Formats: sequence, structure tokens, C-alpha cells
Amino acid sequence: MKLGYLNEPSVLHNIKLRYSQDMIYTKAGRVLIAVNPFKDLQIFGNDHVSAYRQKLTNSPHVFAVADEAFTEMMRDEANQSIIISGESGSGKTETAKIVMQYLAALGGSNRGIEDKILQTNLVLEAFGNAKTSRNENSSRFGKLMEIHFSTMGKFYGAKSRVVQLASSERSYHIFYQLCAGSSFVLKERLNLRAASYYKYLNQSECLMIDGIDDAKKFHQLMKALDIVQICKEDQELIFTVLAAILWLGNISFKVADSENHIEVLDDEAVTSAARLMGCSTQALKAALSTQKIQSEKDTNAKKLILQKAIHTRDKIATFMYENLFNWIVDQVNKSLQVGKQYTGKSINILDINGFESFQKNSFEQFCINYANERLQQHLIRHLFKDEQEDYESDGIEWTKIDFKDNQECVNLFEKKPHSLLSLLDEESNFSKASDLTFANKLKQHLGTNPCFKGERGRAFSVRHYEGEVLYDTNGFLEKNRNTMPSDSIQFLASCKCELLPLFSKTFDLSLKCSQEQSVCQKFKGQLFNLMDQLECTTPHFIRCIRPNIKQLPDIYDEGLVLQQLKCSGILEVVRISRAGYPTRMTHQEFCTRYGFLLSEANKSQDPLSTSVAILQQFNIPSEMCQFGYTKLYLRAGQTDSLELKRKQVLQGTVVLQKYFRGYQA
Ligand code: AD9
Ligand code: MG
Repeated sequence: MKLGYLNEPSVLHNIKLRYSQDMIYTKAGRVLIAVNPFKDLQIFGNDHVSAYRQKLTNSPHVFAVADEAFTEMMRDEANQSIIISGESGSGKTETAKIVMQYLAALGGSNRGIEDKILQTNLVLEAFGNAKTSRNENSSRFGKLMEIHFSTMGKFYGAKSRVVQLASSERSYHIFYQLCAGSSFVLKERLNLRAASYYKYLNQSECLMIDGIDDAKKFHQLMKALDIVQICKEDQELIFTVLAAILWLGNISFKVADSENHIEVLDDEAVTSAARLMGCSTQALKAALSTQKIQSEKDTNAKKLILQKAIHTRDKIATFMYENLFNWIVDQVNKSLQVGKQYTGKSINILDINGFESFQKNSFEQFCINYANERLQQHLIRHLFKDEQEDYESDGIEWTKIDFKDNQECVNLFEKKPHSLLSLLDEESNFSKASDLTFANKLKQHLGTNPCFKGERGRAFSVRHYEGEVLYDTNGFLEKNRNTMPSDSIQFLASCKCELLPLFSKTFDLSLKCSQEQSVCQKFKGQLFNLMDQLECTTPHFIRCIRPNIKQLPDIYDEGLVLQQLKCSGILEVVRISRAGYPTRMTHQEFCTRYGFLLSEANKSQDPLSTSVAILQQFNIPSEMCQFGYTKLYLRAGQTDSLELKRKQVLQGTVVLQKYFRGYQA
């Protein structure tokens, strides 16, 4: 169903009506609206793939968007992007997989790669997704999947770029899968227990997800790892690092003297962790309980207090996990490698972690929501700003359509000297600063910004395009400082478990190149890279909608849907596609495409007169088009009759040629 000609109440009514009939897709101008069904619908099978491929149907579908992107890539020889937005739990990741499924079918013939690309999702989700209160399979990282095609439109390869991991309530799926599904032999080797035994997993009081069989998932993952060509030895290394992280979390400390210095408790946790990491128990104990102090003459080991020791332990564990994730992404990319001789084009699929607003929001939500603001700005620019500026500069009559611009909120994050990010960095550089001094600094400099609101104590709020979010600055500075004590890095370098020295080397290298970037700077850099890449592509937009907060099928919360449609600017998209001119061609392009349909008498040398003649001959009413200085603008649907005629004439020509050739033969 195309909503191009409808007004707002009918948009809402239609989406609801269609959802009740399991029609989850609706087209609003250039945007596909996808309402999460929370149940399996029979609309993704091979019969549907072929129907869209052969253009037997034009009912809105993710397949139709993917097909359009593919067609335009081949026709214009231009890279395309499919940008999937929506809040957490609205269905972005599932939608991205549906896009990939379709493209895999289109670019087929190279079955190996096709399978690999699809299995990549399984691997990345096991290591990068976790349960949150909003989504049981929430992506904790942003992802841009590039699918490359040869000039013939066949699959060539793929690459994923990822943007930072963020933590959540239940930890990453892989830990539970490993505990539940590993073989007896592997369990023995890693000294693995049930997930409930590990502090990093049992703190959240949520060990299982209804309807999810972690053991089964682990077996699927092992197969997927084989398919993406991570060899058995490397798989063993991955599992070893995971088990080491779990045991690290169980290491505890006891107070050893009157000054509250601690010692590591001698137990199974520390021996297991040390064995898995490939170091002596002694070395691990020293790494967790002391800090080296360099004096002029020699180095001394200073004992740590409890808080500091716990912090060091957790920092090492987090460091190991983040590096493991990045390493896996690298390995997967190697196996999907796009060769150097590659000349074709690509379709980029963007699926970042969606907007989040919990009761308590921390640094992770701050970064995720900032990324969503940036993405929304990209969308707005393509759907409203550029189009309307085009109308104005080309001198056509146009009543401007107001849209909710989020530029101001993006500026709040980015615009120096006093932006959220720059103030955060400034404060992170102060060793004496605290979360409270940071909060006060924000209030002092940004108090008058309409997108910002100072709150009591350590808190502040941001008026995001999706709504107001209350952030607690607790931990912001520490999380933003990208520091790993050099002691810890040296310690990891000395471990025998091969990946750990590799991680410490990578860290050293990145320090050298980037001169100690803060986490938010690094995040911003990665985000800008993604956006730059998208700028060079033709965008296609899918907006996912979460119909209820219960994550259940057949429940449609009208207020919730309306709020998402309003925030995302979809209602304005409907208005602009009703009032705007989606078909835009230079006069010359228009003449070249349709000029041959004119009767001899109406033909002219001048493109402008030819255009006028074409419109007259095909009875296109004058209110349906406008002549700009450089281009001709047409309302939605106006070229249908022209296209039809063009096709008929061209087909006629082909038939005639065939006939003629047949005659000759
Ligand atoms: V987050 O920003 O990563 O937290 P997403 O990615 O927007 O979020 P996701 O794709 O993970 O949401 O979808 C959430 C859940 O909705 C899935 O786990 C499915 O149970 C459900 N879902 C989403 N899309 C579909 C679909 N097309 N068909 C069936 C779906 N179920
Ligand atoms: Mg997701």
C-alpha cells in the first residue's frame, strides 16, 4: 500500500488496519515503514523472493526495497545503502537479515559466499548481542555490512564494520551458550561450570531467556564458526579467552593489613584463570593486587586497596572481551574478503543499536543515543533538506514544509567549544575531576541550551528527537578514559594464551597512532567514518516501529506507534511526498527518455519545448508538474503512463527486430 497520497489520520489508520491483517509493511513516500510482528510470518520464503525478483508484486516489503537498491546499483553503477532505523526492539537487526537474505538470493551462484554472509550474523550476534529489558536480543554494537557485487551483479564478498560494544544487564549471549552447550571434553579443559556459578553472569539474576535454548545455539554457533572459516585451533583460543574471563570475575580478595591493602584469595578461580591465560598463578595475583611504581633507581610494587583491585580485574576482563570481539570481526572479514581486483559496486546495510531510554541511563546510552541523533540527521537531510533546497534553488513554486530538525541536538553533542563531548573529554583529562564536577560543568556551560536540562546532583537530561532521556553521570569519566594501566598491558603481553599478547600489541599500536583518544572521540570517529561512507551512496530508508513494549504479537499500542511516527518525521515524509515532486530530471534527460514518443509534428530541437510537448501529448495536468531552471519536476505517479508507453514502444521495436531477423534467416 502506498501512502503517498494520504493524510495523517489515514496513515495511522492504515498502518493499524494493515497490522491487524499481518501486513506489517507500508510505504510512506521514500520510506518503508516496518511494524515488528513479534511472530513468524510466512512472507519471507523463496516464493516471495521470486515474486519480488520478477516484479510480479509491488506490495511494500523489505524485499522490494532490497530489489530497488540492487536495480539502481546495476542501472546507475552507483553504490547504494539501506539505512535501517528505529528504537531498540523495533526489528532493525531482523530486517537487516531479511535484506541480506534477498541480496544473497539475487547475487547467488557463488553459494559458498552466500552461506558465509548469512552465517556471519549468527557469529556477530552471539558475541555482540545481549538481553536488555527492551529486547531479548539487543545489538550492543553498530554494524555496517557492505555487500559487494561484481559488475555482472554476482556476489563478490562482504565486510562488516562495527562500532563499539556497549554493556547491558545480561551479558553477551556467548557466555551462556558456552556454559550450556560445550562438550564434556571442552568443559573439562576449560574447567567450566554452569552459568550460575560465575559472578559476571549471576549478578543480573537473569540467566535464561524464555524459549531460547542456549545449548542448541552453541551448536549452531560452532557450525557457523566453521562456515566463516575460523579454524578449530582459533575456536579453541576463543573459548579459552571466554572461560578465562568468567574465572577472572570469580577471583576475590582479602584485606591483608591495617591500611586496607589486599591480597588475592588463593582459590580455584585464580588458578583456573591463570592456567587459561597461560601465566603463573603468582603472576596473575601480582597483576591484580599490585601496581608498579617507577622510581629513579628501581621499580617497586605497591599494594592496591580493594576498590582498585576490583577495578583492575574488571578492566582486564573487559579489555579481553572487547579485543576478542574485534579480533573475531577481523577474522570473519578475512574470510569474506573482497579481493583487490574488485571493480563492482556495493550495497551497504546499516543497523546500529537503536535509541535507548531506561530508568537509569549511563555512558553506553549516551553514546548509542548520540549515534541515533546523527543517523536521524542523515535521514532528515536526504528526505527534507536537500529536496526542498533543490526546489528553491531551481526556482519552482514551493511552500516550505516544516519538519522537526534535530540539528540543534546534534550540535549539543558536537559543536565546540562547549559541547557534551568536548566537555566530557576536558573533564576526563583532569585527574581530580569527579562525576559531580562533570555534571556541574555541563550545567554551567549548557544550562541555557534548549536541548539540555540540568537535573539534581549528578544527573542531566537531553531532549532527544525520540524523547527526553535522563542520564546519570556516574562512571562517565572513567568509562570515557581509554586507559589500561601499562602494568596490565605488560602482564597480558607476557601470557602464553596467544591472543592476549596480540591484544596488548594491538593496544600499543593504536595508542601510538591515535595519541590516546578518549572512548567518545573514538566512537565519534568511527561514526563519522560510517556516515562518510553512506554519503557516497544512494540511500533507501526503512523505519522500524515497535508496536508494544511487551514484545508480544498482535498487540498494537496506538499511542506508542504515533509517538515513534512523530519523532521519526514519518508524518512529514508523508506530507512531503504528497506535496513534493519525487520525479526530477533535467530537461535533457526527460527528452532523451521520452522524446521518441512524440509524433513527428510535435518534435523540436529545444529540450524545454520538447518537454512541454510530451506533457501535452500525454495529458499530464499542469498542476502535476513544474519547470525549474534546470529540471522538470513531476508529482508521484505522473510518469506511469509515459513509462508504460515507452515500454510498449520499445518492446514493439524488439519484436519487430526479432521478426526482421527471423525473416532474414
Ligand atoms: V536493538 O536496537 O539491537 O536493541 P532491533 O535490532 O531494532 O533492536 P531486533 O531486530 O533484534 O530489534 O528485533 C527484536 C525482536 O523482535 C526479535 O528478536 C524478534 O523476536 C522480533 N522481530 C523483529 N522483526 C521481526 C520479523 N520481521 N519477524 C518476526 C521479528 N519477528
Ligand atoms: Mg539490533
